[in-house]
Amino acid sequence: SFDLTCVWQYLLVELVAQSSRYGSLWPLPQKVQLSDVSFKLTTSSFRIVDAKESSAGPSCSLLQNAYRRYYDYIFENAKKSWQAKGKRTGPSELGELQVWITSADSECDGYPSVTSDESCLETFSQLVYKDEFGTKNINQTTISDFPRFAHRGILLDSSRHFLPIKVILANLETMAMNKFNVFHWHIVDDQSFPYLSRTFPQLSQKGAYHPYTHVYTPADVKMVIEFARLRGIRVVPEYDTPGHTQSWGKGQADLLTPCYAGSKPSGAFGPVNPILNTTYDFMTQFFKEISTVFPDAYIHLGGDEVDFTCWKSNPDIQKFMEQQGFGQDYSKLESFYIQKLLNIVSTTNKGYMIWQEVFDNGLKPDTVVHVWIGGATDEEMHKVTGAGYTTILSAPWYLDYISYGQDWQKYYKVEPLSFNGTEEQKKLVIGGEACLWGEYVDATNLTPRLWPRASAVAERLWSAKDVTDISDAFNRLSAHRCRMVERDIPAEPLFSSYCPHEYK
Ligand code: CP6
Repeated sequence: SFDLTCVWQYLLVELVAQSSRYGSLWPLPQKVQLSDVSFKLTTSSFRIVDAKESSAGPSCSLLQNAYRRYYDYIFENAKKSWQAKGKRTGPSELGELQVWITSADSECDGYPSVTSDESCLETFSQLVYKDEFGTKNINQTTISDFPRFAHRGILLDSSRHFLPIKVILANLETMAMNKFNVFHWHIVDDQSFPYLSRTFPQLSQKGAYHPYTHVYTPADVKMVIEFARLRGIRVVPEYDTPGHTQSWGKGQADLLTPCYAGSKPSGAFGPVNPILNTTYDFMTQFFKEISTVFPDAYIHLGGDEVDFTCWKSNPDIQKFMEQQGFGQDYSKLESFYIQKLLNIVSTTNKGYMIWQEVFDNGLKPDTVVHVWIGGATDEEMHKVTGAGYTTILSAPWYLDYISYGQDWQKYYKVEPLSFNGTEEQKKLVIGGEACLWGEYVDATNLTPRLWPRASAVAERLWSAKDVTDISDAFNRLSAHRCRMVERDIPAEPLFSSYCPHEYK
């Protein structure tokens, strides 16, 4: 594992009237001890370096990259080289931040996984503040930190609207500021198929909003994965079937079920056709490609909201139901399809996540279940973990819903383990995801709609269970939001306020 221990010689926290005693730290670390002893940081002396004892060396480009990024954040992109050295540090000046990697096998060239440890550079940068002369300072501080939940995700939907790469990368950058570590990429859906498949290029040729401008090429996908990797973020793609697949049908003949009006095909199509061998041949080839394009150990296979109307209308499907002894229970047909799909994906050595309906209809024991339906969420969490499944929670965190007022507080007050269950069951909840479905979201409004509302979810998933003080959270989150703005992220305000650096 990637065990990053920073040797913080001297750190600080801003103590301003009416602000949190924890300054602008977000999400709040597990343990923070503050002091009044402050040190200056100057562009010409301060540097971030590998500790002598560190098992990572200068060849670790992931770390070198992060040092540069955080140097620039700390000094607001001052036109100084982040590698500038030499100038001796004066009294009460902090010369360097030493980063000490303690694990023997560093993950510099590898991909993050669900067991990866987290970086502390973001926290260090959050402790730096400007004094009245504009000089950067940091107070001596002792922090020990780790996340409460291992899986802390954001779902973006690039099917309802195409999301330019630039927007996706800005979101990944902001995720890192908030210590999110999973980008759940709901990449295709009914409305469009922007993923350019090498094996089946006609899928995006016919299924994207535009075959050249509104597609993610292999190079685009690589860029997203590498940008995320450098920030400790996993990319979990979702290819949702058998429902939500209208766009797949445009470029792949016979994949979808023909719907009938009486005795004749109506010309409309329904979910993936589960009774044809060609369907499974296609899925085998398709997921073989996906498993090599995306390095993460997991693929999200969807399985939500399957409408049985079309299946019911089709005489060939009716006959198949009879042969299989499924009676009129079309959820059995859905399970039949999903079981075959899971077997196919298993052969690629990937794990899989699915939406909760698939659990409700029965599935393989090594599946991660994603709970999204509101209303009886605690009951569902109780059932899913009771059956022994690893679980991810999204039901309380549908950020595509908007309303007047400070809805971040509603997201903040969620306790993911509030359901009835044993210790064993609660351990199965590995985290959660904030979802931003794309029906009403594109490049013009994605960032301010998501941030800082998603930051509330970030703290719930990272910080200790008893970090629940709403007014302290308001103060820290307001400052954190201003920091995002200062870092060029157009995060929306929580309430009437102003920032030291306004967005330009
Ligand atoms: N798209 C897909 C969606 C939703 C889901 N899957 C969705 C359903 C209900 C609400 C919000 C989003 N738009 N593919 C459900 C997981 Cl309220």
